[in-house]
Amino acid sequence: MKQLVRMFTAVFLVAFVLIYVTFQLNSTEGYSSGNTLSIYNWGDYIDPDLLKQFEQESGIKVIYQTFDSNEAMMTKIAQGGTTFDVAVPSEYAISKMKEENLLLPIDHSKLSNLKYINPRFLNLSFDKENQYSVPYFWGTVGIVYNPKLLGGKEITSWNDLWDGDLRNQILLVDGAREVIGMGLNSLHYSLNDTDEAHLQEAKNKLNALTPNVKAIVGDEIKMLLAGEEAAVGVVWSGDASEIMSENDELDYVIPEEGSNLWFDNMVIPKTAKNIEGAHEFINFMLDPEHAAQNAEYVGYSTPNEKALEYLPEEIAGDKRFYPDPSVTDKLEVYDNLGKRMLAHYNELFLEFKMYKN
Ligand code: SPD
Repeated sequence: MKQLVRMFTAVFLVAFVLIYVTFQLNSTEGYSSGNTLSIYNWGDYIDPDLLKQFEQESGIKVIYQTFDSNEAMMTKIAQGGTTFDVAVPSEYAISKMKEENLLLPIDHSKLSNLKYINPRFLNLSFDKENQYSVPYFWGTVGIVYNPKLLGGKEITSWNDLWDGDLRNQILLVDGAREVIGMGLNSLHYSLNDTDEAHLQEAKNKLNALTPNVKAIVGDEIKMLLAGEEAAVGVVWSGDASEIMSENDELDYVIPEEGSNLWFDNMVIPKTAKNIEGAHEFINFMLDPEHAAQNAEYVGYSTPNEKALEYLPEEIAGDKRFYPDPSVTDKLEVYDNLGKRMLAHYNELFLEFKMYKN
């Protein structure tokens, strides 16, 4: 009997030690393993100091992961097996995620800082009443170019990119909508065109651009252009602003044929486990000082009107990155073209990439 008691005590002690060690390993710097917030954002799209500050103020540990396209983000959330509490899709992706029931409604009563967002960025067609999404950053797609490397040549249009003098000088953002859109816009078609003949025409036109295309790249496009590895880049405006803060030889233009106006918003995916924490984080990012700090760090344009007061005039007053409605009204926002057509845009982009290599 004594032996049985001794054995039971030993088993109990071993189990206790194992549970204690597991608990200690799972809890980092005093955070309980249950009190975490999982954030899924674009790469290079937040000031890491803000994440640290949020952790300290809230006592919530942040688990942070990044993606590089709306398509990759949507696939990951749709396939399940993840527990993202906050994600940052663009407008057409928000519309698609709503359609596919992948989002949870946002409780505005928990967002005291929502009032700081410029009404110009609220109630947009992809999410009327902002039931599922809250503005994070906005911008355009355009051309960043280095006149010094182009012998003083100015670039004003998409069609300028087909100039034979630009051989191997162009870097393209790795985005299906952006690149196919550039082909469509260069032919004066809509960025949301679904006419097969127009799409094929755009692809053929893009194929003819390949001698000028040095590479199709992700976030490293900023380093390459700032380092003058290429003279021209097709980029999101925030990346252009970041590049130009590193190298003041460069300039940014929204092409005269037209371009894309985009909005990245914070959402709470269906996968969320910490809905309270998600609201707390979203409200934290809506705080004007935090929004300004974030905009200054990443280089993208904030929709937070009050935050503009905390930004230096050379940022907030730069009309290339904070264009007036008279300019943005002429641009196109991507529509949710539906599952099949979005997949078709991706296929066309892949074919273009294969043709290029
Ligand atoms: N490195 C951050 C990139 C964020 C770009 N979002 C733009 C989306 C346009 N559809």
